Amino acid sequence: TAERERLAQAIEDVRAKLGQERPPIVGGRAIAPREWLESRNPADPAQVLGRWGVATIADADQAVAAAQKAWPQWRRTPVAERAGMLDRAADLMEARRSELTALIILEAGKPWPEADADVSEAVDFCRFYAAEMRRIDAPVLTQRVAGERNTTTWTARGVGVAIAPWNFPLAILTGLTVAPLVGGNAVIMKPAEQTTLIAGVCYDILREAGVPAEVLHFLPGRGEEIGAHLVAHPQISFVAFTGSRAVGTAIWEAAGRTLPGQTQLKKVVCEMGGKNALIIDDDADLDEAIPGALYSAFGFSGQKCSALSRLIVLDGIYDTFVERFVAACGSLQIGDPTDPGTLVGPVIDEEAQRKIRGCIDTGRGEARLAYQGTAPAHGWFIGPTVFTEVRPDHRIAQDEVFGPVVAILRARDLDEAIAWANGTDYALTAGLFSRRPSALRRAAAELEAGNIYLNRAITGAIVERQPFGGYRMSGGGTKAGGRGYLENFLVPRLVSENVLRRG
Ligand code: TXE
Repeated sequence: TAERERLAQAIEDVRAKLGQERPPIVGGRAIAPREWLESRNPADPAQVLGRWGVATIADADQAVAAAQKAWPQWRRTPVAERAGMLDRAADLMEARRSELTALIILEAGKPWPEADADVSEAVDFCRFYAAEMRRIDAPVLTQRVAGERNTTTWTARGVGVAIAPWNFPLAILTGLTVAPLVGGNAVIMKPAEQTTLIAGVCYDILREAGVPAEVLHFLPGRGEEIGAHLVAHPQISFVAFTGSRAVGTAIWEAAGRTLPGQTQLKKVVCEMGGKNALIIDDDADLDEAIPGALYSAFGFSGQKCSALSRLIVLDGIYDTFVERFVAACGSLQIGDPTDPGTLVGPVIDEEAQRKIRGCIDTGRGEARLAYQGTAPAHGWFIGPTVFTEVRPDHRIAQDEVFGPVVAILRARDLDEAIAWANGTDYALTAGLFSRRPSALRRAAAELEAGNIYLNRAITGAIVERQPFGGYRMSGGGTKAGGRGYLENFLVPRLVSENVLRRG
């Protein structure tokens, strides 16, 4: 109850500050933009939360030039200092947890528990990458041969851009920014258009934690304008991207071209969508599987790259499962995300609502609409939707919907279920509910996914404990929040010294 009251107060405080402005910031100085866009509350689009200034290509060029000048000095700053800044940022985020959570609820429409988890993940990213940087800073003895000493040290790549999605408006932006930053790189933050206000607070916190103005620039703007411009910029040496497959693949290609004036190959880290499957074995414990599946499919209205969107149910239990799952859908709390009991809030914006409705229409033409929840008419809501008798080649079983829509397929046996689960271009998350150890072993060995969940809800990252990332068209196979992630933004240098010389 105390926490509820704190949150209610924080929401009031954020509402009291409505109408604030977030301009682009280059080198610590706010830029007067030529154009302002509004940030709106998805649960109540009439409510304008604030305005943000659209950065231009000239602003982006200025940021790259400033960052290029500053990063060699930043690289020389001792790791202890850089990592200390991340720890301070984590402390500041903790101290402002209620405010950050309230802003995520209002700007992204994310229900409370998940908005709070977004803050926790951001805090964890800061602490983990700080610790990782300290760990890899000690030169590693690669090999010792008589008379020879070989050590590896890591150094920064240069200036890069962090391009983030709106669905983890604090956590992912923080992770994409602080990982390269702590390694001694300069970073240009390009937040998602829909969640610029929360991104602005993230920038403020990093600056307050001590990150110098010249190595961190805040450029809210249109992805296809400054996002694309920064990716193609010859003086950008890495791109840290999380978002859709269409944009990720375009970035991959654009960053692969070398331009006049370019002095190094760009490193690209791309994390993209999923079409995640959960298999229900015919001996599964449905008391566990149903709540797990409901949460995985409909939490935050399915707007998570990790969200469950295909339920592959074995024939022997299919009818029972569908009956119980559909009945359970009736108990989902849909509506205002400021209400702590809400699981299904709004979707992010009108365009998303239109796109998801289009997917539902396609599904209606292919399969059986078994459930459609009623959603508030005001605001960008979509009622939870369930299709049954879906075939693996249906569009509804192949395309990422990114909404509260789940497709249920009937599989003959585990072989077929695993083949269907793997029958997509994506490879992000997957799972199995079963009582059979042999089935669990097979799932662990054969499911094509970066993160696999056995007898538990499909969910996203837990920094350090369950590092997260997919492969195939879901991403490059790197694990955010895991060992080795920082190496994406660093260059290893091997020093080999003859230690027998005298004089
Ligand atoms: O993505 P978009 P969204 C995925 C999730 C879903 C998507 C949702 O599965 O597919 O992210 O995020 C900028 N050049 N994941 O809708 O539209 C744009 O301005 C350069 C995967 O935000 O791709 C925004 O800042 N940049 C995941 C960013 O790209 C461009 C975890 C993302 O926008 C651009 C979370 C361009 N041409 C979400 N066009 C995982 N796998 O970990 C747009 N942008």
